[in-house]
Amino acid sequence: MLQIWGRRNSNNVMPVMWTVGELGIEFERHNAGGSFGGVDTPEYLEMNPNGKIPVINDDGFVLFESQAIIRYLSTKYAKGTLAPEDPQAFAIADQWMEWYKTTVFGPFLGLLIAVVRTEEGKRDQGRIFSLNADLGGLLDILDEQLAKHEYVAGDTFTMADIPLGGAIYRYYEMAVPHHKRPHIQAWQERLKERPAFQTHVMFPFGRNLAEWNALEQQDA
Ligand SMILES: N[C@@H](CCC(=O)N[C@@H](CS)C(=O)NCC(=O)O)C(=O)O
Repeated sequence: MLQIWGRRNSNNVMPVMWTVGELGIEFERHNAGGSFGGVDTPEYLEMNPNGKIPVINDDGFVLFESQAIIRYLSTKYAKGTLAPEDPQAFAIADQWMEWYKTTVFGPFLGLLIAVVRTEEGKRDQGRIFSLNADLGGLLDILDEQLAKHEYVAGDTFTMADIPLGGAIYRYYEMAVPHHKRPHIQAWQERLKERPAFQTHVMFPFGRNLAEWNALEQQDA
């Protein structure tokens, strides 16, 4: 059975879990990282020398890097749906996944750390404003794409929707003045109808550091 290591509140574990939920395959998830630790043992470092989450073991095949895991699982278990069969359609889905990881993830994670994972008295409002403005510009690009298509890589739901969809859900749950975009909002509403999104993305992750830490451990 597929084994997954990582605390579920991690921004990199969440899209892997959502993928697994979409696939409907059996899995076991082992809490690791953050307050659970366990990522610096020789056994763990053998699986991922970076000591990071997530890692999977699929019947003896070990893989780290969340995006690689999502592409692998989609190609193995959902070719023609999550992983488009046509090479160019696959490349477009991959392109948006890369755009997310190389361009959106930085300001998104920066904002989450600055808002949710920083004690209220210590928050840097200038930094929050600037990261939020950076995200606003990126949301314009995504909104333009979603004006043309119902989903990120075209007219059907693919792996391209997963990392972006989860991060943008979290963005709209954070206590910041949100940049709303009509096509992004409509896409998010479509995602919220998916049972795997409801289970693996739509859970509370906390509005401040104390809540973040408490909710992380509640999942133990
Ligand atoms: N590029 C890697 C990044 C992995 C990563 O940085 N994971 C973070 C959690 S989101 C981590 O392991 N942090 C240390 C910890 O949680 O103990 C991926 O996408 O899988």
